[in-house]
Amino acid sequence: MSTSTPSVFSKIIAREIPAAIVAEDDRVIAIEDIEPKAPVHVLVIPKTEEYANVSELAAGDPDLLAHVVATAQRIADERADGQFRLVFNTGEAAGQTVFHVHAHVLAGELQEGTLA
Ligand code: DGP
Repeated sequence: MSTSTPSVFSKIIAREIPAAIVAEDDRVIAIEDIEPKAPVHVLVIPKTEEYANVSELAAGDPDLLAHVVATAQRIADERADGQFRLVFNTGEAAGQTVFHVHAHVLAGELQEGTLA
């Protein structure tokens, strides 16, 4: 479960703080990462903040996880010939800083020493 409510991503979804929106539907929003680590670095974020990480999402709503992946593929189709890395940092020690599940869609050369 999410620990901080609302998360920074919920504030973006609610238009309380600005973001560069790449795609949106009733279940997800995709935005440009504020600290891009690659030429394409988009976050695909479920609108619900019920799930803190991808393991919780997979267990709780696998259809929504599949929709996150399909959205990532569509963005990569538009921007990177359909080829991309998909990263879900899971846990503080793994680099997760926002505990509202989100996928990093990365394409092109990554900044040295980073995964996302
Ligand atoms: P993670 O470390 O996996 O929890 O990734 C969180 C990402 O979210 C990180 O790459 C930076 C990004 N981020 C944090 N705050 C904001 C924000 O206010 N706007 C945008 N566009 N991205 C943000």
